[in-house]
Amino acid sequence: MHAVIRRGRKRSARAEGPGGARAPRKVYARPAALTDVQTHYCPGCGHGIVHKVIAETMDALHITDRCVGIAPVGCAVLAYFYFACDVTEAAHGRGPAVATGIKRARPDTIVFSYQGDGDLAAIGTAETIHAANRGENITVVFVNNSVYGMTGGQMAPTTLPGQKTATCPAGRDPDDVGTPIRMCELINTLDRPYHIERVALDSPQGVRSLRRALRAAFGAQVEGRGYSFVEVLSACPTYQRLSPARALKFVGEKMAAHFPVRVFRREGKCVDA
Ligand SMILES: Cc1ncc(C[n+]2csc(CCOP(=O)(O)OP(=O)(O)O)c2C)c(N)n1
Ligand code: SF4
Ligand SMILES: [Mg+2]
Repeated sequence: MHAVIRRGRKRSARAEGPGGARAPRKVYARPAALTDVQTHYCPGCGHGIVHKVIAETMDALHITDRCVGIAPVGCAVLAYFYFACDVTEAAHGRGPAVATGIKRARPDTIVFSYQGDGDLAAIGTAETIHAANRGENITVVFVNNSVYGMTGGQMAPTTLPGQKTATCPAGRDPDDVGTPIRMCELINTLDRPYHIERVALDSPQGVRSLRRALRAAFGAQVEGRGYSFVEVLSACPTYQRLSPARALKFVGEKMAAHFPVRVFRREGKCVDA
């Protein structure tokens, strides 16, 4: 699958085919590491974009044949249909433990755990922290959309103060349930992680930042450097209760105000804010 654009008025000799017909210029190609299966995500959902950029990263690093993904319990539960690499499923929150087992048994594989905020920052907090603390040579992709998407938009550990969800219809009250957990900052207190970064998927620049972050994270694993963690602030228009366009704004303005977008750890060293 690819998109084409027609160039401007000026025709170059090279752009012309037989009989003077202009040849289309390819501007987008579907990554080879994505299957042709249509995803089930809602319009404007961030998961599909994250999948695409992961697939581009696999293509760029030529690792698809040895990649193993761990699909989450959450809206991305069917990720195994969408990636053209091996993908297995982990019980809710247990992705880093499963990734650890696969990587230790088969060090030649490139293993990534793909997890939502309910998955990674609630039920899976222990697995998350301990895999990072051990410095496992795995990559964790954390899609923070501020809610439990799959189960109907309940409050997550990352729901913003005042944000309305199915289980806090009047808005999250920090005095009652605490403030949203900043996972990058928490993991950055540990000695072993090699790369930690947060990006916001709110714009084309955000997509480019995600591409750079994933290149660094997967690249670190290819080189055997150790644990990498990429948090992606992401739109869930359905349960952020916004139009797709407003959900992007919510990600770039409201979420990024609470979850600073930056590199926390590069090549094993803490990066100043
Ligand atoms: C052990 C266990 N507890 C609870 C659930 C129910 N459950 C399924 S998905 C989910 C939350 C998913 O939210 P998140 O991880 O943020 O992913 P999203 O759908 O937002 O991408 C929960 C609580 C489950 N499947 N298994
Ligand atoms: S509910 Fe939210 S996270 Fe789930 S597919 Fe829809 S937009 Fe995406
Ligand atoms: Mg979520």
